[in-house]
Amino acid sequence: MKTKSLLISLLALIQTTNAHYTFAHLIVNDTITPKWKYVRDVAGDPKYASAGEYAKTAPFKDIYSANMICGRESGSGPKTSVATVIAGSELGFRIATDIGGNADAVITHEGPGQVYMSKAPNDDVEHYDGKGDWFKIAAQAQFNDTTYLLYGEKEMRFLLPESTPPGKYLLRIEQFQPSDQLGESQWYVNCAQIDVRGPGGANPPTGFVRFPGGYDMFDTGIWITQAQQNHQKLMDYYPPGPDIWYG
Ligand SMILES: *[C@@H]1O[C@H](CO)[C@@H](O)[C@H](O)[C@H]1NC(C)=O
Ligand SMILES: *[C@@H]1O[C@H](CO)[C@@H](O)[C@H](O)[C@H]1NC(C)=O
Ligand SMILES: [Cu+2]
Repeated sequence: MKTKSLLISLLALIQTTNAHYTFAHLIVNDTITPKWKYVRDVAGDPKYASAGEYAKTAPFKDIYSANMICGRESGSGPKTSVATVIAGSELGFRIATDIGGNADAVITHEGPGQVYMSKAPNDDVEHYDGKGDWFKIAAQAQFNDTTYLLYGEKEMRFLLPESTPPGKYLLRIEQFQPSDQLGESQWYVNCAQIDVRGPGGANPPTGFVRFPGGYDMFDTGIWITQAQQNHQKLMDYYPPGPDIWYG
């Protein structure tokens, strides 16, 4: 959204109450865990300070900012619990529908969702700044030439590879709306803290990136064609980042 003044921004924000969101709920053992229990809480966008809790849902556009790591997060790790998860099980992230008071909120920003993991040094995930290596475990992009898979959904579910080495990790979701205007993609990023239990595997994770910096604003998965912006030829779309590691 392009805005000319703070007033217009605020009006736009209020008019689009179901348009923006945070992935505040981790899904484990088929249970939607409480908001911000295992997902690191974020700060509101200062531009929308008067919007209270809803300011947390505002996206960011600068893929070279530190927000790329875990959203507008700064130091909430120690206040966040660590979820014990079993390698090989299904996990998920779900948007908080009570922020802004809209229980019907769904993913309305048309684009892919991807999930990455990064192992915390010394297993100290509460204090891990996320500046290490990340590998991708899931991506959900287009459904067909005109629609993205996550559009209209409230959550993204995915498999935690069975051979993930045990230990504590940040689990990061990014869902974003690519744009045909350079630098205008909109990003929703959040991180959960997890403790992976399981046997681990012979094949260690591969295909690492770092955030920010791992993505390039000219990537054709971020800066899309005009046709794709108009919801055509989405089957040619390929999201940014390394290949998925399936374990
Ligand atoms: C999920 O289930 C496993 C196995 O029963 C358990 O150890 C773990 O604590 C559960 N995780 C959460 C977050 O409830
Ligand atoms: C893509 O799928 C959506 C949802 O099922 C449908 O409405 C749309 O017509 C489909 N588009 C094409 C090109 O098949
Ligand atoms: Cu928006």
